[in-house]
Amino acid sequence: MAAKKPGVIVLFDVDDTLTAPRKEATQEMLDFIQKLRKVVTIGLVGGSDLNKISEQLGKTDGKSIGIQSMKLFLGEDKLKELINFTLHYIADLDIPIKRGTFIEFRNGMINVSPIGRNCSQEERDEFERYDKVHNIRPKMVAELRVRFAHLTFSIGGQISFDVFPKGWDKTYCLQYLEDFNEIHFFGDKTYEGGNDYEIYESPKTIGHSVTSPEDTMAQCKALFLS
Ligand code: M1P
Repeated sequence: MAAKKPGVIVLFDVDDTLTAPRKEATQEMLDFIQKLRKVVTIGLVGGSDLNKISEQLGKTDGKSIGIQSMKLFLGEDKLKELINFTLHYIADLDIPIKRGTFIEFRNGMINVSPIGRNCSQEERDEFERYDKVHNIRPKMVAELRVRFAHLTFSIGGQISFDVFPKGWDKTYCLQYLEDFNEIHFFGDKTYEGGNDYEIYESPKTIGHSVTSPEDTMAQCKALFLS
């Protein structure tokens, strides 16, 4: 086993990079992460909250970086304008099924789901397929971007998109990583509009685009473990 490389950190997106969307990591992935962290420092840059990430990957033993709330950033009036517009849009949307929780408040972001977050796994998979054909989320996000130009709208997972102030994308964490002189980032949504795009393109990182957790392991093995 190679000695630990000082100054190198490897950051990972979670869904579709380390795990299947919203699923727990496989034992193979957990073993792989343990091996990798003997060689480099590891960080997770997830779009969802720490509780959900812990369910998928087990308890992390590092530092967690949170950011201020959207309510403080926008103020009640602008927040209400965003919520009203979003709920009207969803109400007028003709999609096969709708469930509950169309808007979820998180630390530093709002998550919007046209089908509703409490759909079942099967309904979630079906919505993702439907969205790929009918572009429900891209069309909605395009309209929201025009109306709320001060916000970023980012499609990261299967059924929803995240909304946050400009600059609060995944590059936000880089300001805390000044001790590292080589920062790698692995993610699957690295195309423009995906929630890995900004950090993948950042001049401060070496970006790696992956297609699945298996691809992540293969690329990392070649880079850091061979
Ligand atoms: O990590 C990617 C995304 O994962 C979830 O998306 P969805 O529920 O649509 O599959 C959400 O937690 C989302 O915030 C996050 O960006």
